[in-house]
Amino acid sequence: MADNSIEKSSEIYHPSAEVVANANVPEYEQLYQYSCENREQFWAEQADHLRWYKKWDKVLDDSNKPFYKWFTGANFNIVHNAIDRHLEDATRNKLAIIWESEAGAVRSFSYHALNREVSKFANTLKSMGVKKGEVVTIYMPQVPELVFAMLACAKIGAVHSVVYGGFSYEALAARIEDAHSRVLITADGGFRRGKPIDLKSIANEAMKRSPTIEVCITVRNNGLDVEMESERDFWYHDLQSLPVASNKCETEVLDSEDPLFILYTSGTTGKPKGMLHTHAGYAVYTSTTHRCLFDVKPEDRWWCAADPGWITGHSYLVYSPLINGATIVMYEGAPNYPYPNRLWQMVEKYGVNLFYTSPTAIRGLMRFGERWPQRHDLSSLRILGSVGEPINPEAWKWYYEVIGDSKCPIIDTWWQTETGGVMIAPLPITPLKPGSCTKPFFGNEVAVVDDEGNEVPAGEEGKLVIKNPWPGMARTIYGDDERYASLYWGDYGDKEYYKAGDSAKVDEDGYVWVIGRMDEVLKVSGYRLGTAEIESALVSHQAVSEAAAIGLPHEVKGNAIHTYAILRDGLVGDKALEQELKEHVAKELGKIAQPEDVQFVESLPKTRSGKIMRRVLRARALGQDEGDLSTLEE
Ligand code: 6R9
Repeated sequence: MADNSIEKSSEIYHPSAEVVANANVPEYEQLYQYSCENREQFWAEQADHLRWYKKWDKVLDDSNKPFYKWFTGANFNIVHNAIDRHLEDATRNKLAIIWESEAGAVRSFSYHALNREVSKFANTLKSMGVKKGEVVTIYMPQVPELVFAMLACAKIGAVHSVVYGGFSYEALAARIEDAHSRVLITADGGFRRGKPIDLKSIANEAMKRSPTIEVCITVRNNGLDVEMESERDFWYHDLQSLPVASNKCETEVLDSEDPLFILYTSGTTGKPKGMLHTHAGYAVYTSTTHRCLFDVKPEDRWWCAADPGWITGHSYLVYSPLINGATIVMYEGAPNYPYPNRLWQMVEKYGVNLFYTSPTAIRGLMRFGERWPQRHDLSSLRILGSVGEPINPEAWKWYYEVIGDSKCPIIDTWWQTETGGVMIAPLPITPLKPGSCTKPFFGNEVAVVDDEGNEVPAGEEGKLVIKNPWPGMARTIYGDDERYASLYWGDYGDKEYYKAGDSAKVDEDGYVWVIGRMDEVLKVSGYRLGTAEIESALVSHQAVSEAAAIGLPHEVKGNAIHTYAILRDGLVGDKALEQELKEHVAKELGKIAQPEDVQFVESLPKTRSGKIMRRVLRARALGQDEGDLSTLEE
């Protein structure tokens, strides 16, 4: 949100000679210009890094704007690139995944083993009647089987919809309903801070509300006793031992534009949007950005410490590193468990070279001081990445100096669920300004505009837009083309700009400074939540008649949720009710959406058309000027 303090820093950090010598892309300006002037040619060249069953007729089909298509006429499957082609060379015996549980258990899988696991899972899904194009919902902790399940869906042309394991049954049920899923894949549960987390009972609650579900496959992970319903529920390990789950499964030859996944994200209304991504363009875009921005080399160990349930996990934990044949490090657990050195201990233990996390995680660990990372040899690190929200210069510098020993570039990547992959970020060779995500990635022309779509002068705040299509872009909102077109496109007449929903500035050097969301979307600990979802959760409690949610700056979380509630007639708010409401929201939406507080109020500031003016609530809470109140009711 707009209150995030990004002070313009005059400091510039230049890459070392070693970083420059190692760079996968040695030069930016010329290639950038070339990529924008010859966009289709540029993307065709990048697409040549991948394996196609049949090449495209057309790189970009823009005949039905804003429903752009990429690499039309081609046959492709992302799994053919993420696994199959690696089986033909030495990558076959290289580790694809090293997974560590919170308790310290380690499981690792070579590309050969990954292929076996994914093939078995794919055959299991087939035996359950899963068909090409069908949406399979996945609700799991961060275990290797989650990755297998995603890849298994993709392998047979089914569409996965991963619902973050921290979401509640209501949120899960709403997503199952929107996707009309027939099959749900879940696990008995996971672990967090040494305590088992029960997922299956949440899945059971969700399934009570989800008449479309016919089959639920449960992976055994934490050993909790769970309730299984006969004819509907199957243990994965039982199915896996059946002859149908053979370890040979042909990868389905798909069309480039066949759907790969839906990922639900928060927007301005209470109904989450299922952003739809497709096989080929997404594969080309994510693998190109991953290779260029992080200087990934075949021998590298890559750790994206995000949950696969979010877009960062989809694009940079699962798909792009596998396409690029890297070794992925995965961790299921809290970053400071049992001690705040957990991540750094793992960096040392596995010799991680490239590390990608969020500002909120950095700020959270920074609180514990330098002595925790300093206990470890972090010299394997070459590049550090940041994603999810603006990184404040203080956290940037700590990350740079303490974790990266002042030698690793910080790749601050701006992007969204909708964009599929990173849109604005430095290359390792780019001079850095702490707090700026620097320059657009190849092929992207970004601008900061006013309400008419005219570019604002350097240094002034405006709306961030992208002026061109790119291969990784979402194709639509699942089942709602109209909403997609009106929400993201078509505000500026002839100018076909993609509206990001963020406000930003561009400085005199062309560096982009993202300020935050302009709409009613909050980034809380890097998680994207809608104020409308939080409000409707509050209102679903019988005591509440109206509610408002706002974000206020928080030292670690970036933003924290604060709420206001008007109670039903005759009710009086007290501490106990406040606690009950906070827990109610957590139950409805998930722990991450639990508000810091609930203030009981008599009225809420509204426009004459009845919209809650959250801007006014925010200004009051911060003791700031309330700004233009001309549209305020009464
Ligand atoms: C990848 C992801 C998207 C929103 C986006 C913006 C914020 C993400 C950022 C950033 C400043 C960065 N955001 N990265 N803001 N600097 N490097 O986070 O996707 O969950 O869809 O959120 O996150 O506000 O609009 P998603």
